[in-house]
Amino acid sequence: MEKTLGIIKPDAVANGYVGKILAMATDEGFRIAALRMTRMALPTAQAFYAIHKDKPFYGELTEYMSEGPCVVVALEREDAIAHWRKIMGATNPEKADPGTIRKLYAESFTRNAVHGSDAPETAAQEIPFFFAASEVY
Ligand code: 3AN
Repeated sequence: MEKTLGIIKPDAVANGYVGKILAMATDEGFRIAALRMTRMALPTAQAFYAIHKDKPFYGELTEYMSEGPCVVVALEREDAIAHWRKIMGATNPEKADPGTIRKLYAESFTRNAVHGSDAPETAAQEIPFFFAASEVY
């Protein structure tokens, strides 16, 4: 079993897609191991996306991620990291496969509805970024 960190981003929360996205996760066999709604302050979003700090989209990305509440989840399943990224779809929703979360619910390349850890080392940093060990069930 593997865990990944998922985020339902501010656009998807504001557009009312929390329930639909969580249902897609559980229908795909994910167990919700931790869950919280939180609005990141700008410095928190900047810290979460520190790996992108030299990219041209960093300012836009961190302002967007702090504009309203997100729903953060730790999702558990066999092959959770790769499978969650598969059902998220490509980063650019225009290139995302039909039926993926981003194809269905993303607004744009930056405002792309969901996040998922991209590797085991990333998940191991991202889950504790949001959840104390005692909050992961
Ligand atoms: P993913 O979320 O698919 O793992 P990353 O980690 O490369 O993609 O990028 C993190 C976030 O930064 C994306 N989810 C998206 O919101 C934003 N982003 C990435 N690349 C671009 C880009 N070229 N233009 C605008 N926003 C971008």
